[in-house]
Amino acid sequence: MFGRLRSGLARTRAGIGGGLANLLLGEKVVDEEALEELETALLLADAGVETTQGIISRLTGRVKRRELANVDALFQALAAELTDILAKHAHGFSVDSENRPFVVLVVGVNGVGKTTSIGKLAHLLKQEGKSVLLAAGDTFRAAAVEQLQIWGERNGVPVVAQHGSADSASVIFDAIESARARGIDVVIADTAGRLQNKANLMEELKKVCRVMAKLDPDAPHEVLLVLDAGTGQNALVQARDFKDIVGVTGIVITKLDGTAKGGMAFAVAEQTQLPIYFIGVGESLLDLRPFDPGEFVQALLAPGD
Ligand SMILES: Nc1nc2c(ncn2[C@@H]2O[C@H](COP(=O)(O)OP(=O)(O)OP(=O)(O)O)[C@@H](O)[C@H]2O)c(=O)[nH]1
Ligand SMILES: [Mg+2]
Repeated sequence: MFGRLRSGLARTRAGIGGGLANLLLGEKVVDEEALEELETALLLADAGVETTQGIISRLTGRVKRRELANVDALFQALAAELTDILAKHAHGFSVDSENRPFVVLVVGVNGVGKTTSIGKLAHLLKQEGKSVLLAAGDTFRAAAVEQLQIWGERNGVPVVAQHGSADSASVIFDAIESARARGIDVVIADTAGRLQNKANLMEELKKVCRVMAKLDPDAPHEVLLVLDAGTGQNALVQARDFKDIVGVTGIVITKLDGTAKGGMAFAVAEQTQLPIYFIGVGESLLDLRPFDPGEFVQALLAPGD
């Protein structure tokens, strides 16, 4: 599984890890130039200006205090810095069995990978022995319902949907009621990524939350915001928008396999102060992984392929 993560992160690794290793190769002393190269590599991987500057200034301080005598020590210190940033707000996604059904609302702009991540998450939860029901809350596109139904079939889990011009909140309400009646552990609700405009989308999501609170005042128990790694720094803007409106509780970063901008994970972790629960490193059922900061940094900085 680590191999799958490593290969998924190959592009970003080439950007940060490989790039750095090559840049720093041959340099025996850690000087200003080495730190500048490091800074450039982080910015190119989309770690963001603020996060990058924080890292560089802390490392510069340590170099000045002569704590980092050689490139090897600098690399170790970088790994520790990166892991700390990811670990600060990290905790694992877990289903609280006190809440049944445990309701997970999945939000994000269009095309980021919400529906696909739901399919993969259903697989992970089933492997944990949980019963799962999917709610086809994206009623904006007809094809969205079918797409979720396919994931339902793949996983052997029920999908609650209404065809036609159903209202998202009422579909999700039905799904929770149905899960309750069947004694199902987890409901994962899909939502639209695009409506007529952003204000409509945010209104709809607020309504979804309001309506499900009628069945369970604590629902949704988790609100997962899905971010596409390829969008780099724009993900931060999306995070701010959704956080304000629907109280996001955790992040899923998708498509890390298709981009060299995986450094955005550091900016997202630091700026949103939310846990990253899962990362997507491919399109198959097995390509959603629980996020582990140490493992992620190791996969990024491990020497070349
Ligand atoms: N390579 C790769 N592709 C992914 C990943 N996650 C999702 N995709 C692909 O991204 C595309 C969009 O995924 P969807 O799950 O439909 O995205 P969505 O957010 O539900 O989109 P809307 O319903 O239109 O808002 C699909 O082609 C997925 O296969 C990933 O981790 N890696
Ligand atoms: Mg979708």
